[in-house]
Amino acid sequence: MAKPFYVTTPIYYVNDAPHIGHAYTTLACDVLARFKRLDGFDVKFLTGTDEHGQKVEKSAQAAGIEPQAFTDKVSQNFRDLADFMNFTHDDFIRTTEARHRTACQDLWRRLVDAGDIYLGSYAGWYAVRDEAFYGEDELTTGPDGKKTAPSGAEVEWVEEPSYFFKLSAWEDRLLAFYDANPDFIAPRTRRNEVTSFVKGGLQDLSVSRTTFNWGVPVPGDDAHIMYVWLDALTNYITAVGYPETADGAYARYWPADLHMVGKDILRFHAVYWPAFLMAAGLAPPKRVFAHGWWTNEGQKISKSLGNVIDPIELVGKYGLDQVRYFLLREVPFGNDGDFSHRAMVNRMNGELANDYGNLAQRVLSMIAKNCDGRVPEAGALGTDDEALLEQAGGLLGALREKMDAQAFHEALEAVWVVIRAANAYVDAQAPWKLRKEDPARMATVLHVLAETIRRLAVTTQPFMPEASSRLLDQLGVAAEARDFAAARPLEAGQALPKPEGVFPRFVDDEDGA
Ligand code: ME8
Repeated sequence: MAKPFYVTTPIYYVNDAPHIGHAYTTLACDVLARFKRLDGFDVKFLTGTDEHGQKVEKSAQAAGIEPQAFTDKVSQNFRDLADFMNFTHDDFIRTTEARHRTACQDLWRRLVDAGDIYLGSYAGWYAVRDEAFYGEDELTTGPDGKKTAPSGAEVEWVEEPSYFFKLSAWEDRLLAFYDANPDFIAPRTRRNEVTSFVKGGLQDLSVSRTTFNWGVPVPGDDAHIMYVWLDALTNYITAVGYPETADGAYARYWPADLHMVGKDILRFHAVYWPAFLMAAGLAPPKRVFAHGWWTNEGQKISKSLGNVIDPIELVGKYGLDQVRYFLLREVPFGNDGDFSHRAMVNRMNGELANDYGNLAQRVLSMIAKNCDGRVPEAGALGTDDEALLEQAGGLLGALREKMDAQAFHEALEAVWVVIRAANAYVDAQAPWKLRKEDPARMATVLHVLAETIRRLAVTTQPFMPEASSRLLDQLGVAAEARDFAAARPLEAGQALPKPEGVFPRFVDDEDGA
């Protein structure tokens, strides 16, 4: 039976339209999910929407719609974006679904039974934008006297009866858990941040609210609804059938292999979530990866600055596979990155159109013209031929390692090392010169190149599914020979369709790029 692999995105607040940040997180998971499927894993890839809480309730009020109708509408925009981006999630969860309410209430009961929840009252600061509680010492006071959280979100004073989770009791057990699982938090710098936060001392966490009611009712006390983060985090187990834990999906997929999140929400995933789970007697996830944030032409992205990047517009301008490639190639995954038109066009024209596209186009048109449109026959191979094939053959092994580390930029760099080597081989072998002098040698060179491109296209499928599939079509590779285990070398004599370019250049009127 195939090995399970469970990967999740954060569930997105339905207070707003989806933007590039949402597309980015889900893209990273999609590429990983596709890679693992091609590599024979039984993948479960989850995304969805976070629909409760004060922030969503306020947005619904502002729109003059009931919260349920509002979330139905906005959640659909996230689904549409996922389809538009060619994402291959297996489930799309909404926290307003009945299955989720059942899971949340069950988890709550387990926490109560474990003695980790008590009734008290909360008096302190709350940021609706972050749906987070803050201590006085974390806040900054502006010239107007307004207090803000480290995220820049405005805070308000809240006083209400509240249930608390005994987070303070989990400090040592969390630190022991991080120690025993050195790969639990990635990248490493983030791991250090989290451990120092926990070492700094944890306070009990308010886990219910009473001043509004858009949420999951606390079992046995209808005056309270669950804190939206406890509700939201639970989605990861709802989707694998929790509270049923004995067999089925939970037993198969939990603990999740990876929660992918932005750096802004690491604390919730790496501190609160494992503490809730351990308290409930459930296993914590295996890994949480916190990626960086995008800026737009050097500026922080914000609605008030009016520079929010709409992924649909971006794709309309540059193309889907181009955007998918750029986002994962431009910055080391985990670091912050800047989106700029110039950088996008450079990658698109330099790496996709020139390096990869030209390689395929040159080789496939030479085959169409000089080899009767069929995969040419290879004669005896020389050292250069073998060296290139070996390099292309080693790619998959290298990629497995990079993907398991979520080093997408390094995975793509490894692919480009082979693309550059193949281009250098074309120039050195000059097959066009061999056409008259030595047609058999020309056939060998073109065979080696076509085989190299096949291997490249198989490995670029997770990143650029559309373009890679068109390349594989042009190489006559059958649909069932595209996953890693079934991939097999090209067969001489196989008829090929007419070649066509798959990576167009971006022609820029503004600056003549
Ligand atoms: O936090 N660059 O939802 P959310 C990169 N509902 N990624 C960005 C980004 C940017 N400029 N802006 C946002 C929530 N993101 C909660 C999650 S999970 C149980 C609950 C991404 O709609 C990044 O992944 O605010 C961040 O973590 C996510 O959007 C936050 O989405």
